[in-house]
Amino acid sequence: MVDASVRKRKQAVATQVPAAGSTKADQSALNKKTAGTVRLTPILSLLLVALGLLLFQQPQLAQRLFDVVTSITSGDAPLPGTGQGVGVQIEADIEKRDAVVEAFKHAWLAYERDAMGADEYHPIGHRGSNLTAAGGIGYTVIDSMDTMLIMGLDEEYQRARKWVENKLDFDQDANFNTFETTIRVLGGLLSAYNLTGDALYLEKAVDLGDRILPAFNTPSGLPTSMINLGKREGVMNPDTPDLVSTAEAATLQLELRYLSWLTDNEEYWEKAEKVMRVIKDARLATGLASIYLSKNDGRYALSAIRLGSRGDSYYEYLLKQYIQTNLTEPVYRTMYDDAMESIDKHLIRQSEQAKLVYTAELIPQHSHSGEVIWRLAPKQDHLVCFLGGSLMLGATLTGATTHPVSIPPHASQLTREGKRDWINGVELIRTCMKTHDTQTGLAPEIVHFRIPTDGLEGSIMPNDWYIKGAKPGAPAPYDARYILRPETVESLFVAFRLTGDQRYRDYGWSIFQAIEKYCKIESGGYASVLNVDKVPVEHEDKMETFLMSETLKYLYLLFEDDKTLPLSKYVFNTEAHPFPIFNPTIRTGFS
Ligand code: DMJ
Repeated sequence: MVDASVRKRKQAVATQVPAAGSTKADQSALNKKTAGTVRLTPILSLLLVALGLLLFQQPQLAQRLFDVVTSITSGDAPLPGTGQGVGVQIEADIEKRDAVVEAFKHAWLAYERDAMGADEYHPIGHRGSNLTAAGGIGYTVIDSMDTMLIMGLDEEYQRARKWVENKLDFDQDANFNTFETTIRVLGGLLSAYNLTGDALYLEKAVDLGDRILPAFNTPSGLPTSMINLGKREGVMNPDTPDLVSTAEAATLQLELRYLSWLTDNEEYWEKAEKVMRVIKDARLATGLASIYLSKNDGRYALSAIRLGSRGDSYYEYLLKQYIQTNLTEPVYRTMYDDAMESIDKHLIRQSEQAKLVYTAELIPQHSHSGEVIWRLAPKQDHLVCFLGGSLMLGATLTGATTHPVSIPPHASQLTREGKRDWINGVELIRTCMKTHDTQTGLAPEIVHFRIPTDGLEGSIMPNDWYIKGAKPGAPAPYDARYILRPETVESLFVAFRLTGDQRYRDYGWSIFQAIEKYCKIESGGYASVLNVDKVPVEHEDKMETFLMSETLKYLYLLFEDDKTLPLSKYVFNTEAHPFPIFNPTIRTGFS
């Protein structure tokens, strides 16, 4: 099992993060308390009685109101979502943690038996497949290795290492997705190197990194969507030959920067940084990011704005780049603060009845006069569920008046923005858990929230949310699937580490049990479920690699003690590969 002081090649920062720049104005605003005597006029009394009745009938609303009011008015009050814990030290829940290890073994051993070395696994057909006809590049093996190391599965790890040593070959004349190859394969190699110090992984990471670099040889410096690893040539997706997905372009930076730091090769750093500079220069008036950029001029293309697919990890990496560089690069904090302010203003909305907080999407449309207008769509991808934990983590780093904040943090330790993000984060996790209120207890790929103009009768759609495309009596829509995604358990892990609130472990355990009950294939492996709202379930014959790299790793860490991979020393890439936080020797060249 990896302990907190895993060996490091270069000494990473392992100390508390320094105080970030909060202002006196932040402090005094935070400490303001409501004062004065309330005079009860008859009208006010009536209002209070009515409010009392409402809260009596809806205790959940009362709790939420209490949480919000106390967190805003009292410097000492607990923040919402912090439960009873004060100064919590997180101990392992050994039984549940070990149950997650058994699940990992059930997945890995089946893959190893049926498909060792193949990029992808199909547990029902007992077979593997590769992403291209040229041959595999270790997608599943490399994505899973650090989870084995963290879980202490030494025998499994040694066999995987042998495969990397003897079989892995990136010299494949075929096109691979630049982003996926970076986050899964380069990310997996780098974290395996960090956890073991084994030079084999750094050598392979350098080989892969060098093959990826030509993707950045575009007029703007934004990377091509694909890369031919054998020819070392960037290739565009023929469906969108001029467009690059924003999340894909802006989710390579942790990996390339860490590789640069390990090798002292500045080229990786510069290519990654150039992308961020281009994106900063392209800023839209709203401060939000459209999901496509032009690879030629680096400007945003007219396209949707969302926290879901093609948008998600752009926002995730703004915060994580600031964390990775030990809070020493203010430009990433500025970009993150700007984005979070904009998300709160333009995208955070509440459902009609239960007031579930969600993130909406902005869809561009042309008016009759040809003008662009933005339609707000109440649609949220499961992918967005990373945001709850991310907002809470960001609140304790960019929205804090003291470092480190306590566990759980107190309202008095957060700025106005910090409290805003904390509350949004807690509420988003609550909403993501609500989307597990299905027949299986699993959440679908995409949900819609009810809005007054949706024209749906309450009797047809009685709940605040529904699966995108679902119609009573009709076949299940495509987005009713659960494909073993990690985002909600990722947020639960972060929220638990920041609060010690048992509710997050309880939520995680219920998700784990649902996966065990409905996704587990008896003969080995786990498969996606086609409709989360129907039992018995039908499976899709695919076990996504992120089950072993992310979902089971975050579940394991949720039940592990807090000495393993502490958030003060590690930052997780978007595929859950932990990298050390370090003090950079290269400074970012733009502000
Ligand atoms: C993972 O590959 C990464 O987390 C990525 O950023 C988006 N989604 C999948 C898992 O859902």
